[in-house]
Amino acid sequence: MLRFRYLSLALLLAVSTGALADLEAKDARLRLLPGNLPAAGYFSLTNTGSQPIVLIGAQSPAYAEVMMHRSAVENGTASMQHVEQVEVAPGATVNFASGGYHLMLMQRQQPVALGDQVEVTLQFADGQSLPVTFTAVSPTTQ
Ligand SMILES: [Cu+2]
Repeated sequence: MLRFRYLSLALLLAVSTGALADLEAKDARLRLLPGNLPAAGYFSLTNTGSQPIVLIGAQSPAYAEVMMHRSAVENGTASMQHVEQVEVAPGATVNFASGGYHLMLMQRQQPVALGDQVEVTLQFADGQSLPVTFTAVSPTTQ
């Protein structure tokens, strides 16, 4: 019984510090658009562990809503679809980038200028979350 409680405590600590041993987010950038248009969040997510990880969403204090989208071109028409989850296989990297998966950050809650650092927390199906610092970049940046 005692051992079980220690294990729970260790898990709690791991979650609160955001240290996820099996995950690596890189090149996180937020492509700003003028006015109140949504910003696009791009990054790469690598699963260095041995189990699949499933990204189910994201949150940011700077935006009221963050959605996961996937851009696609069908019959010559570009569109975006809402994505419920993105699975990253063990050893794989999924790129969130122009023309594919991206975060769509809507309803800005505070001013965001080029070069600003914006905190976005990625949320996973197993209950873990990973805080990632995005750098605000211009709309012409890919
Ligand atoms: Cu979108």
